[in-house]
Amino acid sequence: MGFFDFTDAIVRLPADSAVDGLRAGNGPAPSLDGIRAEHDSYVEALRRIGLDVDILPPLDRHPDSMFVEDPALVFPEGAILLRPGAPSRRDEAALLEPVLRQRFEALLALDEGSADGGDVLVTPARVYIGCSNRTDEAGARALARSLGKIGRDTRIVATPPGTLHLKSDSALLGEDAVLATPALAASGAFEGFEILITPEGEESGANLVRIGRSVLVGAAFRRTIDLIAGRGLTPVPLDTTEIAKVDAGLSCMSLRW
Ligand code: CIR
Repeated sequence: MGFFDFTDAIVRLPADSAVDGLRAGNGPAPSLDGIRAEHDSYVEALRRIGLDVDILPPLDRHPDSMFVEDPALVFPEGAILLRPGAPSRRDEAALLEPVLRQRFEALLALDEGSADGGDVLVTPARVYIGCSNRTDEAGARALARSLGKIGRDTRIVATPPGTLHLKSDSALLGEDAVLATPALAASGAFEGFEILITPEGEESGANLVRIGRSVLVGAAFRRTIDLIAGRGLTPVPLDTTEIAKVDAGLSCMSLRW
């Protein structure tokens, strides 16, 4: 299997409370129907690409729980339960535990600090952990130790101020090619990589997901879509208008392995 080949994914249906998900700004609230439609299209896209998608039930007491990428990390060799940095999201990890225990032989858990999966960018050589408002240094170091136990090398990097997560600003497009916003690219975090900069005005398009030769990308980011196609990959444009209102993008809606 190649680095971008995944066979399985876990998603969680949006709860009615998803419209009350955390958001940094004072923009308009998303519409529930819109969030549901975007989630449905996302699941359909994963299935069309060939993934076996497990759909977990909605959790109304946890408005952000549809963003399953943040409370856990999954690899073919095992899973790690994280400690989400937002207090309202901390319990989401425990709610995923039985689900992951059923599917993974090795299940580790972060024992210190806080760390969100959105701050973790996995590359073939190493796993990048971004320190942010959600992932603190203690959490980043604890995560590096857990990753070491499953044989993964790590590097802890800084996330630009004002950015929610490392992967709000970056994604892996090739085994050694990163798409990054100008702010993250300038931080030097990805030394040694080919760095592709997000087209001006399309910074939020950095949060994309490559699976095989397909790339899930926000439909609004036309020049990013062209950039993907220009590299011989197949863009799969998906509407992200409503989830963006709760600061979310495409990577956070699934766990993939
Ligand atoms: C939050 O602020 O936690 C959610 N409203 C959005 C989480 C997005 N997660 C991600 O990009 N990994």
